[in-house]
Amino acid sequence: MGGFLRILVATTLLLLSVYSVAGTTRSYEFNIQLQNVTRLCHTRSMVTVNRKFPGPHIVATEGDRLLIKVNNHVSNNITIHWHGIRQLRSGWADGPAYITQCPIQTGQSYVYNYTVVGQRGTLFWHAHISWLRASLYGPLIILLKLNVPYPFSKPYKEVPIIFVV
Ligand SMILES: [Cu+2]
Repeated sequence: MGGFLRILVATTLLLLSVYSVAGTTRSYEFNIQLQNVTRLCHTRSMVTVNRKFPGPHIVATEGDRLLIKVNNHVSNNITIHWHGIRQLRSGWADGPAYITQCPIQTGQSYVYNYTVVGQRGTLFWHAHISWLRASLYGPLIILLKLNVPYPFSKPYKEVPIIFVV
């Protein structure tokens, strides 16, 4: 019985360690659609993700797999690039139009599928076709794994800030 218990404990620990390394899968849906946006008293129709400007936050933990389904509801062709993400064996998810993929045409969808490996911090995503990057962007936040400390004292609060030049 003691031997059986020991094997059971060892198996459980092994499974736990495998799961903690594997991370989880996080799914997002990006609907590319026109939206009226007002800035400094001017309103204009812009191409947005989910009618938000800047676009939605993507939040993942290091080791997570991201599935981001992009549905194109505008007349422009679209691709999205995950700026700064190392695409390890997932180059087709990088996003530059005509380089790693054909653009997502009107009425079409594409699922970006990649795993965040060996990086953490705040990056951003943006359109990677023509001038659409001017309005299509948002933060991509990679959190530390559970029980991994910050390389500095723990922040009191975190606020994503995007500078557009
Ligand atoms: Cu970029």
